[in-house]
Amino acid sequence: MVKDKLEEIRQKALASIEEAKDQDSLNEVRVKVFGKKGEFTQVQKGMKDVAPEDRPKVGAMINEARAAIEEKMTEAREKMQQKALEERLKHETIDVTLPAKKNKIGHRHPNTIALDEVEKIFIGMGFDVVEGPEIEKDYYNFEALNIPANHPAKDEQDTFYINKDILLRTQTSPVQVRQMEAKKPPIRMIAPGRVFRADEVDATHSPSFHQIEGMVIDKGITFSDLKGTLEMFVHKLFGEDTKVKFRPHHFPFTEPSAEMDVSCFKCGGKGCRFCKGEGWIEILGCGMVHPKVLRMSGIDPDVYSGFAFGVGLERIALLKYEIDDMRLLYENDIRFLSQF
Ligand code: 2U9
Repeated sequence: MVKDKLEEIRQKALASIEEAKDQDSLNEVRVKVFGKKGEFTQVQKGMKDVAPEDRPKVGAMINEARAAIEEKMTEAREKMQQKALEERLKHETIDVTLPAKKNKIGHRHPNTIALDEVEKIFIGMGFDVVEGPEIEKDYYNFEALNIPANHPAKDEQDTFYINKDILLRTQTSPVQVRQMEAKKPPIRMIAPGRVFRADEVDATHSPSFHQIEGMVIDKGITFSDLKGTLEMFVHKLFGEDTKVKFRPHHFPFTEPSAEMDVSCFKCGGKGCRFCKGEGWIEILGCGMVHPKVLRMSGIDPDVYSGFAFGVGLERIALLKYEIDDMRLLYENDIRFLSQF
């Protein structure tokens, strides 16, 4: 009796599974057969009325029928899933010829590009690149550079004081002083880095900007070495046709001192809007290191001599990339920065 009932349930269930069109109908079959009030469940419940000696046999029959139905159901579900996937893939074709989405990658700042270029030129001439602290002792920033207390140059280079002896450096010259103290000549170095001054922000000033200073100290260094080195530098930076011109100047740390102009690389020196009709562009300050400066740092000026120079990094970047306002360099606007 149970056997017939089971066979009937099995046949009906298998037929319904066969007919099921989707996973919902398959679920309906499951509920109808194995649910709380399902046909199969009813038979299982009837086990209690089966004579104890027949229970193992009937139990085995029930298990066998359940396994057969479940296997068919799993098979049907897998087939449906496979079909659904194939259907989806048919519509979800990928066009491999479409252009890829561009990843925006970072960009070197114009200051960094200009600094890399300047460093490369000086490294090529045998210079070391040396860095030092941005927070300095008054001694290294002023005193050791022949700018004693109450010197007017201290007013021009007003800065931010942490206390009366410690300040934010106004120039990278302290790096060279420290190098002179630490090392015997020959010294051939550039000192790039951030410097600070109590300046108002405008198109050409900022309370924080960058300098590249350089220094050569050895026996027999003359103004000719200074001229040759700086001429070579601007030839590499602005082009081989660039001419240089030195105008006398004054710095407390160099004697004699000069400012160097380069012929306008836009008009070749004829005069244009870029050089304000001058034909020349002021580019850097320089001079022979003052004997007092050498002596203070333990170098005998009767044995050694040297030259030094200083240039604003922003000034080079503004000139090279024809930017007319320094503030653009600090705004970090990616639309501006990505042009260089
Ligand atoms: C030592 C001795 C001498 C560094 C020098 C200049 C001339 C100079 C300015 C350029 C533009 C500063 O950024 S700026 O405003 N610098 O004109 N700097 S000679 O001379 C030194 C440095 C260190 C021990």
